[in-house]
Amino acid sequence: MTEHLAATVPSAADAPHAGRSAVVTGASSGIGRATALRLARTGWSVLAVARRADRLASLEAEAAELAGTITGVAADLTRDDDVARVLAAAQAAGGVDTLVNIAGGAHGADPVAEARDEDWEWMFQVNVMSTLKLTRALLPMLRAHGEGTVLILSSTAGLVSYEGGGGYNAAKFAEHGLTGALRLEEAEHNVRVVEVLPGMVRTDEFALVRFDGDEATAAKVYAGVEKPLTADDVADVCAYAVEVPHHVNLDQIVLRPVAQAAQHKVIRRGA
Ligand code: 8X3
Repeated sequence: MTEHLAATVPSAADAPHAGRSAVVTGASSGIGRATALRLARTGWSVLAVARRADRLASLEAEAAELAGTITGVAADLTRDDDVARVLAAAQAAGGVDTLVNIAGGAHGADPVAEARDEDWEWMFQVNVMSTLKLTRALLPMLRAHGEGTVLILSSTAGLVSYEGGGGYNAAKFAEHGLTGALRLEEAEHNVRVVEVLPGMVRTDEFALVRFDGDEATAAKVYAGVEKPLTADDVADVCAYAVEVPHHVNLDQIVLRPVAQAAQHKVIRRGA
């Protein structure tokens, strides 16, 4: 358990956002998991969505000490029937006012000249199509609430391309584009649309998934970087963005570790 998530006996002061409710995706690990817990700490009711049901069970158990609640919904958001089940769970819970799209990821770091179709297709499915499908499904509920929020976690990879980033860049640029259009379209429905764009975040799985379980290659991503961002750092920012008064729309929040002044400038010591 980290300093951000230290368990306390819930009290009214711990629950300033009791009554708020969110669907959080990517909740089995990393930023999604940390965000679900962070919101539950301040009293939110969270529907935590991920493919791995066993991970969701442990997340629910961890939330037992917190002011809010976490209920797991096992779903693969690339599948329409699973998306419909998430919507049904949100309806059964009495509706949600916020959707936090965290699910996503990278596969491979090949140059475009050697790109593998299956990597690119996977990245478009998990970063773009999943975000589209769930957001589209929940928008009527978010509009009906009157003060809805959609948060989309994209990446600095959606702003600046880098060598070997082609497929991930293309998917995150697409997610960034979707987010901009959505903000313009939903303003008249009083649904705010927030984009959070992190740079280097050290999580248990991001680099491992990218490099197909190759631990040595994954470790090189962070080699010599004193303090990459953590999942809890990003979760705190996401929570802030959805907890500020609803008329405040933080359009785009770019966050990086100090050591990553730009995509191409990373301070590595002793590496
Ligand atoms: C992750 C940021 O720099 O690995 O979304 O592309 S980066």
